[in-house]
Amino acid sequence: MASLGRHIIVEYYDCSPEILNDVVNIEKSMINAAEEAGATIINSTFHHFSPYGVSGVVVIQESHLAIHTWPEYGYASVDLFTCGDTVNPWVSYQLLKEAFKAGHGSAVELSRGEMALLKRKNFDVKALRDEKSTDEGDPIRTRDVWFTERDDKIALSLKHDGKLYDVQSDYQRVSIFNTQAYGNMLTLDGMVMTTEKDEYVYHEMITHIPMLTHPNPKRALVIGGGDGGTARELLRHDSLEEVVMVEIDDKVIEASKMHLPTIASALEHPKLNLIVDDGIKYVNDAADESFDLVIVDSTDPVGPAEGLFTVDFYKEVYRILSKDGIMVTQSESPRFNSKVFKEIFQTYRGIYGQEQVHCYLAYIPTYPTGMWSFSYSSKGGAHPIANFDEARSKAFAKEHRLKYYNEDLHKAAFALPSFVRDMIS
Ligand code: SPD
Repeated sequence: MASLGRHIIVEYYDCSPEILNDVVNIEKSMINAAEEAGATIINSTFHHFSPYGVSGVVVIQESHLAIHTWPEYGYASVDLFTCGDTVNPWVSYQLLKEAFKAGHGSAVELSRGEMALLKRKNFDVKALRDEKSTDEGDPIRTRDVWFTERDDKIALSLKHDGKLYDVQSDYQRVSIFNTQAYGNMLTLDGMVMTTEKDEYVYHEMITHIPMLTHPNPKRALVIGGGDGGTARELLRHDSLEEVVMVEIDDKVIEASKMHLPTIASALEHPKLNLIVDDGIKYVNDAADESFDLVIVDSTDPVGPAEGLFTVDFYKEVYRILSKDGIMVTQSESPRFNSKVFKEIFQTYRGIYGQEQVHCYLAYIPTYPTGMWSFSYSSKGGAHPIANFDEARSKAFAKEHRLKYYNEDLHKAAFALPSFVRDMIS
């Protein structure tokens, strides 16, 4: 490199005024432009001015992208500054031009910090860094890079040491981050799916509640769940003769096998029939009354999982459940995804009947708001508490040294805060 950095000063004219006044979308576009150019995001901050105009900056490991917009003139000024040769700022330039629907764009590239004019100064790097350990002996890390899951009002951030896997599959962006607090973490299209340190809450609760309520479950179907956690928990139950799991995205399975070995530990189990295909198609083609339990371990209702949140799909699930059959689904956060949460329970009650559908909760620190819900719907009327054998549940939790589920929690999980109860009654 003949210089320390490349600075591209950009003008976009004749842009869409609406787009240039939409702070949430501008931030998304800037982050996307940085990622697609090969940059590692450290953090971002954006501000909407009243009545119009947006300013913001995305700090990347290789420097920064900054913007200010004048929607009233359809004009945006952008700085793309990159160091090193791993990021191509012209990729960002082109993507932003498209994102802002610019009629015309112009740019000049400046070299910053000409090497011919620089003289390296030696100093003691160690003296500038804190090399000590914490009281627990953990090294103090100076790296300050964050993963953030956000909607337009709430964000959840986790500090990480980098990405271990990052692939655009046919369906979604599949990534594994090495987080400092929760171990390796799977995200799909920027949404947290599971982490090594708190996965047990979700996976124990989505499986053992129905398994310890159903009188004699022999065949279980999991839709989604490619990380393997749900299958791992189901296969603790010897009564099951077969678990069929249908995951649409083989990259989720690949990433989990490579980087979430404790979660994916049962993916080679002899009783597991793992099918890489569309779960909706599988359910449509399955025979009537062929499963005792169906678990929908889906992502959130955007992208490939959207079809899993429709009436038609759930009618088909009902059809393939045996007479005593139970369906359990992850049903989003009452606080974060209120609209979807309400719709889910309305839909299921329309199919199974008002009294056959129950909601239960669990506390998952890495999901938005921490409060997560599951739905329990029974075809034959099995009640999740009346039909539950407390002694069996206690023995099971003890034998398998479960970390979240136990006989008390089985009952307590169905006790809903009043605001949640009101949302679905
Ligand atoms: N917003 C998080 C929803 C995640 C649901 N599925 C998680 C998959 C874990 N097996």
